[in-house]
Amino acid sequence: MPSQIKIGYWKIRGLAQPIRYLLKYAGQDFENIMYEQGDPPDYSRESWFTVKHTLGLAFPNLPYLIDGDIRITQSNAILNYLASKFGLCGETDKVKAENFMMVENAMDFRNGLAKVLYNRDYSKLIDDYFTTVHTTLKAFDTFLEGRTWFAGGKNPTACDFPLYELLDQHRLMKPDILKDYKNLQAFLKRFEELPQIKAYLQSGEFFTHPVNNKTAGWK
Ligand SMILES: N[C@@H](CCC(=O)N[C@@H](CS)C(=O)NCC(=O)O)C(=O)O
Repeated sequence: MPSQIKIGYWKIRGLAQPIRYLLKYAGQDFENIMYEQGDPPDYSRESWFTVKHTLGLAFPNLPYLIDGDIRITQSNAILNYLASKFGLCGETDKVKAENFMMVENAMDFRNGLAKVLYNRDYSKLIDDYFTTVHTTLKAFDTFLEGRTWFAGGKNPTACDFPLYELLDQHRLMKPDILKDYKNLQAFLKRFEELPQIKAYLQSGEFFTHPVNNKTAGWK
């Protein structure tokens, strides 16, 4: 029987990967629908555009989630909806509040990186990015001091999934970038040791690349 939950996105990690981790962590089966962008020089998006307006989405975009009669877009809305469904928003009001804050901080972090990755001057901008990003990495590392998970609770909450993904992407781009951040390194290890995540990372379903789509400076 096909899974009730469907996630649609490009055939890359991108904005869908935190959602995929969350569903795996929750032990929820889902249909992972992936659209492939065409090769240069056209970089065709036809595989998606041909279905974009046929799915009953009020604001058609990628990623999208279909869960019965719930059909939504906006990656953070999807992440927060699923976190709420599976009890991953935090045990206390303080943890919940900090989780919501960190989901947004993760998105700001991602947008800063995406602006460079998808810029035609990527090769000129990336070194400067690797210098300035330390302000953000230091802030995340300091915030994690004395915490197991970013929102401060005993268990992962929604924000840990995009934060893991983004930190892992930085480490993939520049392997020593986290060398001065012991809390971030411990967090990555802890996340990867969650049994459901460990099984997913070792499965044929997980892919390391492509992280980004075909027009990006780093894929
Ligand atoms: N704010 C949206 C941004 C979504 C977005 O920009 N999606 C890109 C891929 S990362 C896309 O190609 N959307 C398909 C479209 O525009 O039709 C989100 O967080 O989901």
